[in-house]
Amino acid sequence: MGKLVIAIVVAALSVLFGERMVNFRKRFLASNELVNSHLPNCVALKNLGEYSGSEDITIVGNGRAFISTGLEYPGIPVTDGTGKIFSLDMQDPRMKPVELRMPRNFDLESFNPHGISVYTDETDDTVYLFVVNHPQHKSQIELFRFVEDDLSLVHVKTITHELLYSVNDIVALGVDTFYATNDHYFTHEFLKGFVELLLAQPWSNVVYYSPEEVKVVSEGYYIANGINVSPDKGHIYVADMLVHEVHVLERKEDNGLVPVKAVAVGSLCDNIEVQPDTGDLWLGCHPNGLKLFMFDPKNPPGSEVIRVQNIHSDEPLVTRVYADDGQVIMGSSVAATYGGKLLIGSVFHKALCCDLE
Ligand SMILES: [Ca+2]
Ligand SMILES: [Ca+2]
Repeated sequence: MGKLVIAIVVAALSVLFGERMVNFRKRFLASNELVNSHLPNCVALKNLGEYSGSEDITIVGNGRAFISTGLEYPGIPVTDGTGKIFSLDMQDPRMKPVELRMPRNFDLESFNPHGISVYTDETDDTVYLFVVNHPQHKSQIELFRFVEDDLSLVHVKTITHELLYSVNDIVALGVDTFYATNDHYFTHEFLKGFVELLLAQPWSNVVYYSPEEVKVVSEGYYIANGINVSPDKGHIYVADMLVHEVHVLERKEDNGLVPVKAVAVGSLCDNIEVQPDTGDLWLGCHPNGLKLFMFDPKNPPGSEVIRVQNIHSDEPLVTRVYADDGQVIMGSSVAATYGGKLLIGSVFHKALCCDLE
């Protein structure tokens, strides 16, 4: 049965069972009221546009942050300009991101960067940047090598596969191995951006990729979004936006994933960053998904940063570190910390740098 037929059948059933609409509302609203809770000394990152977006940010060990900007995603307000990758040296007090020079042989016109992940090859300290790219709204992974001397990227290869059809985020585990989330089941823009949201079915999954083997390793998510790995590489974390949970999965020798538990985080969490020294999870979240997908500048979507400590213990500590009603920053999608500072990125708005204390 084709995907379209399945959609029509389920849509018809949904009409018959109206409570689905109630569930739908519940899922898209984490809380009815958002109380602002700001951090000290927040400033917008320089050089990024007011509306360029900074959907994903990751920071490597020496304090170098990578930022993906310019995402165009169905159903979300469009960002300014084309896709770019910025880098920010968090040890430099000027806190000024620099646009990375892109290789000449790379198609910049259609570059539409989404989730990112960095892998450092310890044998020679080469830094690889993995970028989810959606040229013409398709999904593929671009593998770049980062050249620190002249702040440029060298394009190593493009990875495509039929199982990588609606990729949101990735976590790299080797020079060409990674786990990736597919946030939707459909690839057609209308079905993905409208019908599927309305149906809210657990059709989203996690895929393992290596040149030798590609397989679905975990499924049953409503919208699998951010993905990351524990510092000891033993566990994978996946944010399921629509059920306001972060899933903990154990990695097996064959790279399969076994569910351990799901932790309630009280918001529609997007990307996940893991603090290397503590193992804490930092989540950029959407307190109100409806406001995000039905954008109204007079009633903008807010932002929330949530931290999860001791996630493997019996009592993980979930804390809301930052909250804003959208007057300062709309649609936060990622939060990453280094040296007492917190970077907050957003789907289509600015990026902030705040002091944690
Ligand atoms: Ca990421
Ligand atoms: Ca994401």
